Amino acid sequence: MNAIEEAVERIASATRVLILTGAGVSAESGVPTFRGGGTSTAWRGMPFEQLSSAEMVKRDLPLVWEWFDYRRSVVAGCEPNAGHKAIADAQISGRFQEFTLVTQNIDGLHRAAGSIDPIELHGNIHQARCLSCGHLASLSEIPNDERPPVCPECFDSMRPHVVLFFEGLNEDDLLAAYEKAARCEVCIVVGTSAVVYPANMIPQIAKREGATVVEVNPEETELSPLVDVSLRGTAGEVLPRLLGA
Ligand code: BJW
Repeated sequence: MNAIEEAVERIASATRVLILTGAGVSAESGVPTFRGGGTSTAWRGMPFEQLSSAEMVKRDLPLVWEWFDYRRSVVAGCEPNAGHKAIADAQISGRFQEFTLVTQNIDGLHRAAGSIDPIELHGNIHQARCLSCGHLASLSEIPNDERPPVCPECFDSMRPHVVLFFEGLNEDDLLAAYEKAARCEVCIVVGTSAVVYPANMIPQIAKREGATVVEVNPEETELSPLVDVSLRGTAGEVLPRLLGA
């Protein structure tokens, strides 16, 4: 039995499945990854770790807005690919008793493909959040020239609703992801370098609690030595074969 047949068989007999995705799942849609090259890793000569940081929100919020408006303009031209669709179809088919999608991506392409209630661990690029009261708003409701946007509730400034370096994740989301990881029988990890904490704990929890961990990535990652099945290919090629059964 080859690796993909083995993974398909393990998925076929599972009732609880968790999928964790990273930037690689959107690469074939044209969204650049962070550490795999692409155009968004540096912008105006600054690395993304500097731009996407809590420090930069304090120092230069208008610049942070320019950076994320640029990123939104890139995402606006992108459509979900076969990988996103295979994940959405697997959920909608109802063939698993529990199906959890956890994504580190902020691009919204899983929802666009039809995925229901993905846990968006690092937020969503299409939303703004008030610095003071935490009010959330969709950017579609805010004029493009209002930067930073003004909170309609308390009139303080708003920031992009994304989790930047050295910021905590939403505790409810993280707890839900950890609980599902501890319960799942198969954990499929797609398109992530698995270097960013705490999302990279999810497959480790799944493995520790006895799940089969399957990795879909054209490259080896820090997670590869831990996984049960490594599928070396792109999300768009591999996921329809893996989940299409
Ligand atoms: C394909 C493909 C195809 C290509 N198909 N695959 C030192 C040691 C340990 C930890 C830390 C440390 N210093 C700081 C930390 C903590 C830090 C961290 O983990 N840093 C690491 C880099 C070391 N984490 C945090 O700060 C987190 N918060 C936190 O820990 O709070 C507690 C705390 C508080 C105070 C102090 C310290 C701790 C928050 C992390 C938030 C991450 N946010 C970002 C930016 C979001 C906004 C934005 O978009 O700008 O989220 S970082 C960036 O990385 C983004 C991603 O979601 C995340 C993960 O990246 P991902 O998805 O894995 O992408 P890539 O590019 O890395 O990998 C792509 C993969 O796809 C590759 O493997 C390719 O091969 C593959 N691929 N094409 C399938 N077609």
